[in-house]
Amino acid sequence: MKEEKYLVTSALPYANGPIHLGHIAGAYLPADIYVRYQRLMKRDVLYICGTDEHGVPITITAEMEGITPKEIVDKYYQLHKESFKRFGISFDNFSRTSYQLHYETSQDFFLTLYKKDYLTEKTTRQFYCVYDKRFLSDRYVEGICPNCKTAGARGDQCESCGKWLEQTMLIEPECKLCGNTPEIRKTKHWFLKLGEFQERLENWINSKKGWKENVVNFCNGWFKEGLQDRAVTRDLDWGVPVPLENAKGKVLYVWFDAPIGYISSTKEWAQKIGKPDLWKKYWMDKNTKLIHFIGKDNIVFHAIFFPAMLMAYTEYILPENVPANEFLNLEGNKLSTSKNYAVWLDDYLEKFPPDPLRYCLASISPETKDTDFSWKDFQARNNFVLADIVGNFINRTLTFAEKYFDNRIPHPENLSESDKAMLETSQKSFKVIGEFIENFQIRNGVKELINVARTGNKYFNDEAPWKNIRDNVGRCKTTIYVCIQVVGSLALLMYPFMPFTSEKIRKILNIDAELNNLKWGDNIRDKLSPGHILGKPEILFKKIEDSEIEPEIEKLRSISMQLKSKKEEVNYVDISEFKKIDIRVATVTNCERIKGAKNLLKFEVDDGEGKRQIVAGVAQYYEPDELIGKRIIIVTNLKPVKLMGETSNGMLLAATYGDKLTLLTTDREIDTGSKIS
Ligand code: B3M
Ligand code: ZN
Repeated sequence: MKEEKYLVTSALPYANGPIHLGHIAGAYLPADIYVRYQRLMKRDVLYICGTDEHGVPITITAEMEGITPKEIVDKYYQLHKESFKRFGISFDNFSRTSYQLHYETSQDFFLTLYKKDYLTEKTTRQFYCVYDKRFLSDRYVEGICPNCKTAGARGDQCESCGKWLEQTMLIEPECKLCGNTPEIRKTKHWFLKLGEFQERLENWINSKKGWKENVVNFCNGWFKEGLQDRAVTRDLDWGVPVPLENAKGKVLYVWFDAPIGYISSTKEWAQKIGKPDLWKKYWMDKNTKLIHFIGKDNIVFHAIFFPAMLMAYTEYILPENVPANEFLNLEGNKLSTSKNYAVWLDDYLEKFPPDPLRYCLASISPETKDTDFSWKDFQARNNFVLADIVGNFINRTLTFAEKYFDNRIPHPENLSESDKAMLETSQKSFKVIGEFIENFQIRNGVKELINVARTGNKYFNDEAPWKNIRDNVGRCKTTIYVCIQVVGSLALLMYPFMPFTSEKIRKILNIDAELNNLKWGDNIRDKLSPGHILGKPEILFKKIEDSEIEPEIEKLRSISMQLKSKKEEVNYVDISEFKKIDIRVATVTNCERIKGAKNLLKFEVDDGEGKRQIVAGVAQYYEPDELIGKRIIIVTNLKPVKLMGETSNGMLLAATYGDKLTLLTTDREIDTGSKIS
């Protein structure tokens, strides 16, 4: 049987802001624990990632910071690479989707699908901002989600209900750059015929073993709705240019090129090691298990969209698993990068070592539901588990050997039942923890690791070597011999979760710190034989004082208070401002639908000084005829805008609540043109 290979990826982080704990808990720490374990199993494993450098998230940030997208991605590529390295996220390659190699790979992908007729060209209606003179892709337009009625829905996907949106479905659309209502214009894009892959995708996903229920259910929800063709190009000037003659000003949709970033990063890795074709040994070999570690908001792209692209291309393998994690909350609230309500990884690393956070996040990993990180919990886990259980057991074992046995491993006498039980517990845990990791259950895995240390502490206390050193030296030697074996096993067991501490212990034990000759499940007694000289013991986990975490708690508390007060804050308008708005009573003299616009009506109104045309999105609430002759309330001095080719010179006022809407009118007769103040 050809050797199994593992190709592991973590979601490519957008290069438009720092990494925070939610990213780490979702897509990076679980993957790193998995690959470190696989490496210690001496399996062939490749861990691939890189920065996602295109798309509207990048260009909007650049515009908001007044710099170019290139400056944004250059800054955050370096920051991400550095932060991940300091936290021990052990990629084999961390690339960038702005590299030429990625452009070539993505354009090849597009052209291959185009030639295979999996892409269809369509002219679609898209929001266009007459003020910013540009089409509004994805996050450049926001509005009310037509599906769940949540405000702030983006043009491509609603973050609250996860639904993919056609941006023209948004209610009360608003240009993110200038706040005006955009108009709808025609534009040409290429669409992936996603529907053609539905049956194959459904059979593939529902045949997979070991996929998380939340992932399979999410996909089946999409299949139930029926997969629609999906635009794979955008009107943007930052991104991978569409490699077709008639595609000037068009780039690949970021979610088309970003997953291809896994492939181009693997290509770059192969080039760097001087074997440029080696990438095919992973991406085009059925013996490779491709595993995508992501957050739940990326499921559709990794379990449906990208696999459809891979199916269309045919030579590539499909994912073996997509173990999407849920979200991490912070001190009981949703994490929010835009509102700076986050714990940033590089800030954390300025104050604390990586392993306590690795341990904490593994212990609360959002594997099946959203979980919550709190600084108090982090402090408690570090102090009462890592320091008081793990560190305490290891330290008193090694300091005992240093003090009484000349810092050497003592020669044991015959092993008692309790000695054998202790050795068996630590040896058995390799299989137990290994299975948890292979099933993406790192919470259970790290819990089992702590149990081994807890059992070690109990064994030490029960055997009381501090007494036996006087009364029964032979017994004492055996106890310390056994404890040192357990410490050696802990160093290996700990490696996936807390690699930095694992290395420290291996150095103190004077065994293969580089892990070249150590394997997961090794019977460590072969390396830690009697007489073996040990290194200098050291405190492995420093206690964290209240004074160290109070400022962190206070920081988040004040941000959260600001956010709450902002919500309650009434944004007062000065009366002089209000008086600038000219609001009048008007009478509807004509009203009709607009061809091709399902929710717009064109009004002709008399405003007391003459006739004007107003376009309004009320076609789903009123029949045109029932409005003729009605008294309505209009704002007369708004800048005219064009909607569906019709000029709207003013705005009529309506009250809305959820999916209800009523036009405003007067409760008694009054002259047309009467001023409202
Ligand atoms: N850049 C991250 C996100 O949606 C996105 C992942 C791409 S993985 C190919 O937050
Ligand atoms: Zn605009």
